[in-house]
Amino acid sequence: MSDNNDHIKDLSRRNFLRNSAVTGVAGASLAGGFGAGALVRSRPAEAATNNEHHVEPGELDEYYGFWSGGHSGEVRILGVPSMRELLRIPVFNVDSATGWGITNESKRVLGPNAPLNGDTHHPKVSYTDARYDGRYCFINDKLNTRVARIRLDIMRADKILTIPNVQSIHGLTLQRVPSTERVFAAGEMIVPLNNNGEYLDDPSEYWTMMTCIDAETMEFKWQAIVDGNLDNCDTDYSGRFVAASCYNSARGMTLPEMMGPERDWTVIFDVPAIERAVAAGEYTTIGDSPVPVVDAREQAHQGRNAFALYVPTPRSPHGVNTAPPEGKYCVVSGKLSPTCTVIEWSRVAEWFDGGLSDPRDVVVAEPEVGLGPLHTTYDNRGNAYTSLFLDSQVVKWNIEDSIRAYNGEEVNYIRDRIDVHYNIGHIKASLACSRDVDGKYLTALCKFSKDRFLPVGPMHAENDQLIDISGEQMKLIHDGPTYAEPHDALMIRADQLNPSQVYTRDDPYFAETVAMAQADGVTLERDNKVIRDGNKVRVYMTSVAPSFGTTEFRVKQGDEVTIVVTNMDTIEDVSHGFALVNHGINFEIHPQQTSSVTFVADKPGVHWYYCSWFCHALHMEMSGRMLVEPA
Ligand code: K7E
Ligand code: CUA
Repeated sequence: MSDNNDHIKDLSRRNFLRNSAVTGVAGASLAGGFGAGALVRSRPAEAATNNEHHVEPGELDEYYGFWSGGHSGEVRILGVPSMRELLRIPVFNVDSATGWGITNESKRVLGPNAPLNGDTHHPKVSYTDARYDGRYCFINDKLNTRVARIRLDIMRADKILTIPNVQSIHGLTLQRVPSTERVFAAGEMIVPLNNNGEYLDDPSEYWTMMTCIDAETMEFKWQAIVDGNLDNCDTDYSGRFVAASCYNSARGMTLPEMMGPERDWTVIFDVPAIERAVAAGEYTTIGDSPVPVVDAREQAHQGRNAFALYVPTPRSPHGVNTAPPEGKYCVVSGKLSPTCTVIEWSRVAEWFDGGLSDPRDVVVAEPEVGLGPLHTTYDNRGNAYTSLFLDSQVVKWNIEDSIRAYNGEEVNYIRDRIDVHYNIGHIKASLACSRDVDGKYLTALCKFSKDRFLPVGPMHAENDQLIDISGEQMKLIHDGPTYAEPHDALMIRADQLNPSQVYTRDDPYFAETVAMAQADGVTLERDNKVIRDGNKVRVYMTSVAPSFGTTEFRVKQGDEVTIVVTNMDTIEDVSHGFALVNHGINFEIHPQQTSSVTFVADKPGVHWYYCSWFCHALHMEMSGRMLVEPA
């Protein structure tokens, strides 16, 4: 990684690197620090600007992109192909701009004593018949073992669950057919099943589980214990199966132990079989958790395991991606093996229905694609695109040809390669997780940007590149710096989402606050009132640009104060913010929204509050005073 330091000091070297990247010399050599060079020399990456993809000022994008924000804890919305960042949706983080984690409404979603951070990896938008229906986006928190649901009308999370009995949720995927009724969350780290401190020292008793959540009620349906650590996962297009890559089949505690066996697994769950057992009461529970747990470990079953199929897969497989538009195949990307494993879903059904004798019989191809294959995505012409971390490339290969090659035919399934900059992780083509796959754009989420942007200190931006995949050859069309650290992304057509412009007054997001006002005899849309209830004080006010309905209120030191603001503006984009100086309080109040915050007024004196969202020529004057009498 000495390249990084050198190029900051030496601009001419940086220019050299940039030029060499354009002419194609740099791709493999820069990535060389991470592993061996490319198996096949790629043709040079084209860094040409491309007018046909340029979104002019004032023009709208063709796609909404949903981006994980990684350890920023958030989800982001980008316009594609411009790659303009349109919104950050705070989820597991505390957000200064919107007051997420500070308002009562967001705290109700986060739950009591919620951690202040998170690590999001896999955003997934809900489906109806394997097409995006624009209702919800689900996202995992690898850091604090949570799953959140984001409402895509208001772009705020409305449910956050902490998953019991497991540690670290990594893979996350959704049922596609008939619609998203279930969310699947893959537990990664193995821990004692009742992790209460009683059993610390016996790793042979550490396990993890797949968790199934009801997407509508956000209640747990079941958990299934597995062998090994679960990684990524995806569902089929029939609504029956979910497959997860599974590394550390040796269940080791250290890297050498984890690297033991040549093969790990792809674990495929038969969801109806598990749910029949749960319905019949054939499950256990663990500790205080009421969630039904079934045992899907191989060793727990005589003969065939009715719940899970363990498909031997070259060591440490990573991405799991079902191929659209019909969902015939599932590709598991090899990571430590230079191969992808192609599984045919109909054969998985055959296995569970009693046919096929060897679990490997569900595998129909295992093409060699290059070094460090992590994730695979698709176009609408039968081609797969796999990210190669070590080669810093995207490789395009044809699925049917890879099957022919697996069956012994002399056929070259590799169609194209392109250098990316650098060390790509996730990859996603437009609509590639749905029936509407259109083969137009592909995002390459690169983990290193090195010399691609102006240096800004030791922390570099990630580089989310955009590639045009509509032709025979891939074409690099955009470098997109992003903040730490997108793992996965997806694109849906602009017409597949219909976000609200203005809240409706009966929005469930602030329904509890409305109920509190009703109990106080307050009409939020009209009243500006202070209600005292012992040492609890509730201050209700409206906001209409450029003033708050209450410009002065009086409390006593030590009072627990709840401030409720209702934005009576009805015009889209006229948002207000309520900021209380020296109290760490600031929050959003968008048109027709009610927001509230509760705190202890512990500082006697005069404290100004002001509107933090520029809303009017007299925005600076939109303010008021909290007067705190000494105790
Ligand atoms: Cu980064 Cu999907 Cu968490 Cu692969 S995972 S790169
Ligand atoms: Cu209201 Cu600024």
